[in-house]
Amino acid sequence: MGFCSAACCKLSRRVKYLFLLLLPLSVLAWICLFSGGSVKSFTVFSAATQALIKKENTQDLANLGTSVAVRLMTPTPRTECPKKSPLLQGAVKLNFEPSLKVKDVEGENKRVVEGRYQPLSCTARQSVAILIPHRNRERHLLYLLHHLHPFLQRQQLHYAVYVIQQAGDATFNRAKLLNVGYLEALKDYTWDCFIFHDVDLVPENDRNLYVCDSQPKHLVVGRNATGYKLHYKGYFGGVSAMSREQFGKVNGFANTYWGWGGEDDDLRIRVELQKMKIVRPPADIARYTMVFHKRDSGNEVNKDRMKLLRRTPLVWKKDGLNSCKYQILSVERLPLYINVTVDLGKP
Ligand code: UDH
Ligand code: MN
Repeated sequence: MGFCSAACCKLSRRVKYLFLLLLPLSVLAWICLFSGGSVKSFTVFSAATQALIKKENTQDLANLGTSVAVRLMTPTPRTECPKKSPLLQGAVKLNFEPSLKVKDVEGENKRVVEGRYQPLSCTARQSVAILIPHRNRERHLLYLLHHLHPFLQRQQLHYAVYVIQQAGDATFNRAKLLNVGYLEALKDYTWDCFIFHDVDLVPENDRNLYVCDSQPKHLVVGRNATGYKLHYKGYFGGVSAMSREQFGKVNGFANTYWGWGGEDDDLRIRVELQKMKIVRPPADIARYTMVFHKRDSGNEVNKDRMKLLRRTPLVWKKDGLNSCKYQILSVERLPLYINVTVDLGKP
C-alpha cells in the first residue's frame, strides 16, 4: 500500500466527519422549513428587531449548550405566549426617585433595543405601540419609562415606545401629536394596538393589560388625584387603547383641538358614532399614580372646546388622520424610545 491509499484513507475520514457535521444541520434545516413560524418571523421585522431576535435565540440556545454552528443556523421555534402571563405581579410599589438618571433606566432595560422589545421565550399575542405626547416633561418621562418598560415586559408583549415631541412653542396639541404617532409608528411596523399615554400617569397594577380588545378600552378608571374614582362618566382621557382598525375607522383624533381639553371627549364621540362601546378594566386594577404637576404654559384651557364638540358628528370624516398635516423634524432611535420631533404648525 503506497502513498495513494494513505491519502485516500485520510480523505475518506474527512468525508465521514463532514457527513457527520452536515447530517444534524440538514435535519435542523428541514425542521425549520416545515415548522415555518419562527423562520417567517425573521422576515417581517426591521433590522433592529432582527438583531434583537438573533440576540434572543442565541441566548436561548447558548443556555442549552448548543454548538456555535447550530446556533447561527436555527432560530428557536416559538409558541404563542400564554393568555395570562406568568410574570404578572399585580399591584406594585412605585417609586419616584429624584436622583434617577437616564443611564439607570437604560441599565435596567438591556433587552430593550431602540425602544422596542419582544419576549424571550414565546411569541407575543399582540404588537403594541405606546404613543406618548410630549413637550418639556423630561422628569415625568423618565419616571414613566422606569416603570413602563418592566411592566410591559411582565405582560409578555411585543412593544415599542414612541415619544412624540411637539417642536416650538405654539399652543400644545395632544390629539394631533397622537395622530402623528399613529401614522409614523405604522411606517416601522404594522402594530395591532395603540396605547395613547399621558406622560405623567404611571400604572400601579400590571394586570391592567396594555392590549386591545374588540372594543376601544379606557385604562384609567382611577388615579390618586381623583380619589381613584372615574373622573366623570364617559371620560376617555389619560390612557386609552384602540386597535389599528378601530382608530382608523374613527379617522383618529381631531387635529383642531389646540390647548387643554376636549380632544378626548371628541374621540369618545367618534367611537360612539361608529357604534363602538368603551370598555374598562375593573376599578381595583385600572389604577394610576399621576406625578403632580401644574398647568403647563402653552397648554392653556381651550375655550372653544364645547363648540368644537358640537360639530364633531359633522366634521369627523374630514378632520382626522386623513387631514393630518405635519412636518417631521427628526426621528431618533434612542435606547429606551423612538423620539419623533414634529412641527405641527399653528392653530
Ligand atoms: N403634555 C406635555 N407637555 C405640555 C403639555 C402637555 O408633554 O406642555 C402632554 C403630557 O403627556 C401630559 C398630557 O399632554 O400628560 C396631558 O396634559 P396635562 O397633563 O397638562 O393634562 P391634565 O389634565 O392637567 O393632567 C391639566 C392641568 C392641571 C392643572 C392642575 C391645577 N390644579
Ligand atoms: Mn397630567
